[in-house]
Amino acid sequence: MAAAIAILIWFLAIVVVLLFSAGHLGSVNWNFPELITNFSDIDSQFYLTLTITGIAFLLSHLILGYFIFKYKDNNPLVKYSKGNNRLEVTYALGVGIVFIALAVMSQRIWTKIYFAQPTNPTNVLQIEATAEQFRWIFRYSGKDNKFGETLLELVNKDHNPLGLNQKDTNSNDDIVKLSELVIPVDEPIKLILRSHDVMHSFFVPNLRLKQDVIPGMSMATGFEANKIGEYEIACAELCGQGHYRMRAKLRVISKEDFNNWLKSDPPK
Ligand SMILES: [Cu+2]
Repeated sequence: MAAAIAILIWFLAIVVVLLFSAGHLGSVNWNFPELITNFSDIDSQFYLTLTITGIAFLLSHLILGYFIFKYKDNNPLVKYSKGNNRLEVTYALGVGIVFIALAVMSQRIWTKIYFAQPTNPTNVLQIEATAEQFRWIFRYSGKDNKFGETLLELVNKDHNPLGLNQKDTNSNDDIVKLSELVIPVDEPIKLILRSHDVMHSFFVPNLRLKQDVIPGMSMATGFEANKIGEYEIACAELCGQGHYRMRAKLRVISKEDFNNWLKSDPPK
C-alpha cells in the first residue's frame, strides 16, 4: 500500500510539472495571452518564479515519495527525531532568501512600470477612463487637448454619462465613448482613471496592465500597444452583482485610422 502511495505521489507530481511546462492541453491554453507591449519583464519574472517553485515542488514530492517508500511496512529503521535546529534554520533561511530575492526583483519591475509612465502631457495622448457599475466610459479631450469640466448634477446615464458641462468651452469638443477604448498603435498613452461609485480595477491581460480605480481619486497609468487588433478590457475588482459583465473592448488601430476615427466622431 505504501509503495502504491509513493508511486502515485511521484506520478502526480511529474504529470503536474509536465502540464505546466507544456502550457496547454489541446485547445485549452493556460499560457499568458499574446503580449502587445514592448514591456516583457513581467512575463520573464513570472516564468522565473514558476520555474523555481516548480523545481521545489517536484523535488519535495520526489523526496516525500522516497521516504514513504523507504519506511514502508513499519521498517525497524524508523527513528524518532526531536528536531534539528541547524537543519530547520538552514531550510527556513534558504526558502526565505529565495522568496525575498524574488520579491525584490518583482518590486523593481513594478517601480520601473510605475515610473516609466508618460508624464509630459504635450506629446502624450491622454484618455480618461471612468468606471461605474457596470461599464467603462472613455473620454478623449478633443482638438483643444483639454478635458472640460464635469458636474455631478449633469450626469445622465443615457445622454450625458460623465456630466459634461456644455457651457465650458473645453467640454464642447470632448468625445465620450462607451465600452470601447480606441488607441493608435505604437503611441504612448496616458490613461486617467476615475470611478463614479465603488472600487474597480482596469485590467488588460494583453498589456499585463492592472490598475485599481478608487472613487474620489484620479489615478494615472501609462502604456503603449505595439500590435493592431482587438483585445479585452475587464474589471478585475469584484464591484457588485454585475461585475462579470463589466468588460470593454480595446481597439488598437493605425495612427492614420485613429486620426480619421477621431474626426469622424462628432463631439457630443
Ligand atoms: Cu467593476
